[in-house]
Amino acid sequence: MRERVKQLARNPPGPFRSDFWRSPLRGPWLTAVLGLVLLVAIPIIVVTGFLSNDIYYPRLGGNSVGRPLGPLDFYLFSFPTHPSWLYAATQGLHVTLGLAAFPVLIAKLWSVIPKLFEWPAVRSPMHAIERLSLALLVGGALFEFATGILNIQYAYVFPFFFTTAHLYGAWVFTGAFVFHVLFRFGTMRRALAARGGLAPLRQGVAQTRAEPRDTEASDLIPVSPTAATMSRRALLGTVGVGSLFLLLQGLGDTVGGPLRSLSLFGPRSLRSGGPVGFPINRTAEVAAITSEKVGAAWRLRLRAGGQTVSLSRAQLLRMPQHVHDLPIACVEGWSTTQRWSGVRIMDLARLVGVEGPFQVATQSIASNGVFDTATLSSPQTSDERTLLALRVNGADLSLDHGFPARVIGPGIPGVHCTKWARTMTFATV
Ligand SMILES: Nc1nc2c(c(=O)[nH]1)N[C@H]1C(S)=C(S)[C@@H](COP(=O)(O)O)O[C@H]1N2
Ligand SMILES: [Mo]
Repeated sequence: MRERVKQLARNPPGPFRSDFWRSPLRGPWLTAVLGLVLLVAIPIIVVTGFLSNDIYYPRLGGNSVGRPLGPLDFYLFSFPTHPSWLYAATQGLHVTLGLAAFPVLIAKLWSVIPKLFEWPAVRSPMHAIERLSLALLVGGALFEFATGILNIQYAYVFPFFFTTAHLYGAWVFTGAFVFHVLFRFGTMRRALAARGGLAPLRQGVAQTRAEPRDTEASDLIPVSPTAATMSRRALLGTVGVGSLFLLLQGLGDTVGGPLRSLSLFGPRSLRSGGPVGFPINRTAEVAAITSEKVGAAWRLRLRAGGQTVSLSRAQLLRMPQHVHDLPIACVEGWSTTQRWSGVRIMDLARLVGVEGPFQVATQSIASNGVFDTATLSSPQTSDERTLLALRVNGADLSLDHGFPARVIGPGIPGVHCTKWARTMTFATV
């Protein structure tokens, strides 16, 4: 038995053998180039991701839809409502750049795969710490990318609440990422310098050889390389084309308009645009909104303290109407700017005696979804452009877009723009 263990230690199985990985492309230079690209992209994805949590105001009212709030569910500051497209831009950047970085991440993992099979698995306490941090880094990255991509495809195959899991995963990943950059930045810089920066890009497949084992991190270089079947520039070019494609199709979803047709991976209903020509998230049919629920008997109920006021749609239409071009910006990265008209939410607050800063929770007629209630913060409600919209682009709201009335406002996440409003509960702050 002991003999067998000793033999295994000397001669480990398959991928754990140092001569198992043979691509001559692998080496510190390739890993450093891919690392440099990620070093630019990932901080942007991380910062815009944490901003997304900030603007969501998870601690307000029912915004966290019953999920347990932890100390990491912070918000640091009130997200500005100027410019109105700020959230559309930060969230579009988060999702689009995240998607575009995915091929680079896969290529980087490919380039370091022999390290995942290091033998012996743990050599010293320091080595154990390094390997644990790499496990958190790789595991965290794969978890964040996987949950993010599944979320924008509405594929809720995981048994946990997306925003909680994605936020907590982000903390783990970010910690491991910072550690990794501090640990490896010098190695990356020297690996690039040792080969003259981007000079290896000039080599065709015939000149492509394994890197000489004269640098640190030479454990990435195969000990018995095969002949190259593609050049490093072909490999990086392929990854780059994949990333560029994802970047363009994501831009289509964020910028919208004629660019929307680029959005090849967006969920179908978003691409076709629906009856009034702009994306619909959850349709009236899915939300079980029937025409009798929104017919002549519909009333908007306003509540504050002990006071309640009921208004018909005709009464709402007789109040001063205001028109603003405002985006719906979904957490999934798509957005669309339309011309909304309706009554100011602050005017509604006055009707129930609310003066000064206030929050408002809007409850929809539908009650079968987690997005049927949302609370707006006082910076959001004190912006004059925050409306209870009755019309869009000069026509009555369509049933799918929230008829008889819906919330819309500048820099407010789409998920808080409650459609099919029924009750608005005001609270001064
Ligand atoms: N009542 C209700 N309001 C809702 C939703 C919902 O499911 N139910 N979806 C929200 C989400 S996630 C978004 S992005 C926007 C989309 O608005 P639209 O369908 O008019 O484009 O509506 C929001 N308002
Ligand atoms: Mo959304």
